Formats: sequence, C-alpha cells, structure tokens
Amino acid sequence: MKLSGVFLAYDHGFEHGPTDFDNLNYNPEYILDVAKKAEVDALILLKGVAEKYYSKDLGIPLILKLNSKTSLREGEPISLAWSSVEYAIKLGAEAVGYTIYFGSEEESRMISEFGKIYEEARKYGLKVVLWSYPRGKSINNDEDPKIVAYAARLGAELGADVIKVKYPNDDSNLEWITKNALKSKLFFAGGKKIEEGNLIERAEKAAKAGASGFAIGRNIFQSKNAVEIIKSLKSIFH
Ligand code: FBP
Repeated sequence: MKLSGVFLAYDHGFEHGPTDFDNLNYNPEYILDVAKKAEVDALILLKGVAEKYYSKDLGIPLILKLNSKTSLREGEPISLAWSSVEYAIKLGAEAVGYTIYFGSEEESRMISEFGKIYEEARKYGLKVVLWSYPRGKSINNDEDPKIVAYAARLGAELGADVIKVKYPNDDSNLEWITKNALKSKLFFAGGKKIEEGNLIERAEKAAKAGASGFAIGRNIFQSKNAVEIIKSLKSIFH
C-alpha cells in the first residue's frame, strides 16, 4: 500500500458514538462508496464493520485498527487491543493500527502491547500505523506543537511506518514536527469539521513541511463534498 495521501478513518462509531453521524454517513456502505469513488489510499475500520462490509475487491487497502476505546468513561485514557494481527490478515488488511495515549498513567501498558503487535505485524509483512496521541491529566494541551513533535518522535522510536498526530494549534513551525518523525511517514488527523478552504490550506502547509498525508474522518464524512475533498487532498500529497 501507498504510505502517502489520504487514509479515510471510520472508527468514530466506537470512539465517539453515533452523534458523529447523520442519516447518510451512519451507514458503512456510504463510506465504502465514497472511498471507492475517490480512490482513497487506505480505509481505516474496526473489526465489526470490516468483517461485515469490507472486501478486497473494493481495491482499497484496509488498515484494521486493533484497539479502540469509547468516550463513555472518564479518567486516565487507556485502550487495549480487541483484535489481532492474525485476524487483520484474515480480513484482508495490509496494515494494522493502534492508538497509544502517551502521558496517561496507563501508557506503559499500551506501549508494551504495541511493541508486541508491531513485531507480530513485521513477521507477516503488515505495515503498522500508530495513532500517537499524548493525553491524560499530565497533558495540558495535546495540540501544543511541542507535544505534537514529541508524539512524532515517539512514533519514530517505536518504529511505526506511519505516525498519525493531531494538527498543532500553531502551525508556524510544522517542519520541526514532521522532522521528528525521522524515517517514518507523518500523517495529520483532521479533527472536528472545519471550513473546506481551511482544510485545504492545512494540507498544503503540511505537505510543504514534509508530511505524507492526512488520516481523516469527520472532515470527509460530515461533508456534502466528500469525494471532491479527498481528491483535492490526494493531489496535494501525491
Ligand atoms: P478525525 O479526522 O475525524 O479527527 O478522525 C481521526 C481520528 O483519529 C479517528 O481515527 C478517531 O476516531 C478520532 O480521530 C479520535 O478523536 P479524538 O480521540 O480526538 O476524539
């Protein structure tokens, strides 16, 4: 699979619940249709949706996200795997995804589990995508450029092929962030829905600073212009 461009994330039903969706995009078939029409570079799904809706015949690489947590519980964030590399292969995935909440009191459990998953994925030739998300009561602002750069460096130290980080709240020195990914590819998350023009502007800045792509959800599936936005973003990063 190509490690640049647009990875379409659709794990929000678990992470945030159905409030992220409306009558159209609550349905995975809609997302698969958008992914196909726009020829996204990869689709990010959780096990249940992947199993019931995804097929390799779509021609879009699958990244199976192995862990995910709900937003129902307060307290220090922790997310442990509830699927496996072996099952990802069975579902036709070319990569596995995993979130680590660095800075959480529970970080070492996630770092350790990620390490094992990483080595298992390597055995079978699967790519590894890390959601590198500092979070918890020790982290004041997860969009602070220093925190985002630290997140990029952590992903590189762990060996991830792709490191997904938050877009910083100050993008005047994006290059410093992307450089911290070393030889790993750096992707930015989209976050809450913003104006289409602002999103394109972010992508242009990110690409200029050396980022490889966007791994993005709400700004795509909450837009009426989903296919066109993906195509524009792809043309910026490719
Ligand atoms: P968005 O582009 O919608 O932000 O999606 C990226 C993503 O990382 C998803 O994979 C995940 O569901 C979501 O953000 C988690 O968001 P958060 O933890 O910030 O609420």
